[in-house]
Amino acid sequence: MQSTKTDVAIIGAGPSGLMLAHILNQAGISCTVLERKSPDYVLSRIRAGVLEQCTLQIMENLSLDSRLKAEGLPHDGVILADGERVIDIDVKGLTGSQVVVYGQTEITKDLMDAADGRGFTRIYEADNVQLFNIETEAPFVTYEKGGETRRIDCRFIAGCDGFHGPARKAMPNSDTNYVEKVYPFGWLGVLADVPPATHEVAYANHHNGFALSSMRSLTRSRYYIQVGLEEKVEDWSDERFWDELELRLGADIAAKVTRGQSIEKSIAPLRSFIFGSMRHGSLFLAGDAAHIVPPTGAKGLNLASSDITYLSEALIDYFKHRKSDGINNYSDKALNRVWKSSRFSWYLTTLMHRFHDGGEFNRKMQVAELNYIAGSKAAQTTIAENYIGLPL
Ligand code: RFL
Ligand code: PHB
Repeated sequence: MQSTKTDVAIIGAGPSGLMLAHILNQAGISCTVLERKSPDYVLSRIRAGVLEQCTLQIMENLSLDSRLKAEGLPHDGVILADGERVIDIDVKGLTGSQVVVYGQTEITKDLMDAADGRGFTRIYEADNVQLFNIETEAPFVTYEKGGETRRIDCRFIAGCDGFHGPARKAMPNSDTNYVEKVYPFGWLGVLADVPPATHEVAYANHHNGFALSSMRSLTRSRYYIQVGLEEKVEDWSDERFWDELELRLGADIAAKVTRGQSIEKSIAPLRSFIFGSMRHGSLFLAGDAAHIVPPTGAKGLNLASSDITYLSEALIDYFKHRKSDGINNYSDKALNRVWKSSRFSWYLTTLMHRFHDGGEFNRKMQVAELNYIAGSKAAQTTIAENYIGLPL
């Protein structure tokens, strides 16, 4: 069996895996990234759009932020709407900070484009990745490529392989050691090359359900509406989508919607999932491999970034300064922030979606909460400081 050696074997070449590889490589720690899919497939996934400071900071530290600085759209505010009214939250005024709208696809592309020049190994279309000896200080992974099985020996394995990857499943009690909340609905997302309706990201609560107005650029819009889990993309013609979106966004925002042909349309179910531990022996988990948040609040990618910040600092301390405190504290430190972001995502999901089993009381509570937010600087500050991302 062909065999190689590296300091850290990283499973998954999504944003978590590539950010970690770049940071370790910059610090002189060797790593190899194993990815199940092809580069084109990885780049075809349309996902996150709103970046917090911790994500921006990673790209800046890696000197990979030139396109992000040129093309990213800084946002000073966020909008909550409920059909009758539009609440503009002045995020910058309340916190002094901003978020930047720049697609996850673009972040991944920037990380991929720079990888070859920086000298770490990436292996795409690596099948059947398996983890061994994670309880020891000499773990290894095997994978299949071109009909051959290959082996990578390492000191640590980083599981950056998303929700369905093998890393979390290699942890003890992986099928019981988690907390989960599954929402009884999903988001139908549409990408279209039309100017966005709102300058800021707008979350709307309508009697028919939630709607979101977002964007990727000044000429590309990203919209979502809440749909039942039984709904199928094929049942949503562009026209039906635009009609429903405009209704839910309310007359003020709807008047600014430009319709156009969809270039992507998909349904994603909403759930919260937090695994009990982000480390076992020589295996660390980061990003969606360890936790999922519902997309309301845009925390998923940003949590991946905070995990990678903590994990890379811990690994650099271990390899460069022979200190183990960071790796020993990684799981607790990362989970502390994960739970706080999960709380905000749950809060915003609960506030802005239609719950069919919620009854009149729940609906009245949503309206009362929105009334409170509309009139309270304290409430708006709470939302703003969570929206820009809690400190690391
Ligand atoms: P990823 O991106 O899933 O990458 C994991 C990688 O691992 C690979 N993999 C394997 N590789 C080798 N062997 C195996 N057996 C493997 N199994 C899997 C996969 O192919 C993949 O390349 O996880 P990562 O890197 O942790 O990044 C997490 C983010 O992708 C995710 O949290 C966000 O996209 C969530 N999210 C959002 N986050 C935000 O911060 N802001 C947003 O505005 C936002 N909007 C969203 C979102 C996610 C959405 N969906 C569809 C889930 C909007 C949506 C609709
Ligand atoms: C997006 O632009 O895709 C987006 C924005 C805000 C969210 C989720 C997704 O909360």
